[in-house]
Amino acid sequence: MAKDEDRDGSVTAMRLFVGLQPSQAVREALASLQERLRAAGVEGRYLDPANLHLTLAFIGEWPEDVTACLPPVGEPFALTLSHIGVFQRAKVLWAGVEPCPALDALAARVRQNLQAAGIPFDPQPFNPHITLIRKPVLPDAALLGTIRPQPAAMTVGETCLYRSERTENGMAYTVIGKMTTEGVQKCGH
Ligand code: 3AM
Repeated sequence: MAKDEDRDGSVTAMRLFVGLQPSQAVREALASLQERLRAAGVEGRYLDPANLHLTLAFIGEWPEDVTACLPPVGEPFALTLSHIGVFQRAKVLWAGVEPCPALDALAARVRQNLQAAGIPFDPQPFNPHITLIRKPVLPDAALLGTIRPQPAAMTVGETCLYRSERTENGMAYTVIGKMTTEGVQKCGH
């Protein structure tokens, strides 16, 4: 497995999570949803559309690329954007998807594989969402019932390992590896 090595050869931890990458159509629907929220007066830290993702399992600090531990998706399945909501405790406004047993099963397989490989992850139950705004301030809570995403859909065919990094422009989430139907695909570190 590839390790993240400093110039002196010592291994440093990466901040990792497993997730799904939105298709271009879904990313555009989410970006336009963000614009509608902005126009409706919702304040907060809007995620750059390039950073939008659906988390399947949060690993945190770990020294190795764990792409090889990820399960392949198997039969590809569709995800469709359906609604928005807020997690009060985590202070995020997110877009949700239509109920999808194949997605729940994939998240469970990811977590089983990580557990079997001895890789720790946040054990909170899977609650599928795509975060759009951190620390949102809504002019009116009723907005949540009136603004909906376009019902854009995407086909899920691969699981992604993301690296999360703090940059001068905020957090950046980069796919460093994918488990595809053909096996592991390395992406730019
Ligand atoms: O999927 P979202 O974007 O809502 O909040 C972080 C983000 O969630 C979450 O992992 C995703 C990618 O960073 N996250 C960050 N630190 C976390 C932690 N210590 C965490 N989730 C659980 N425990």
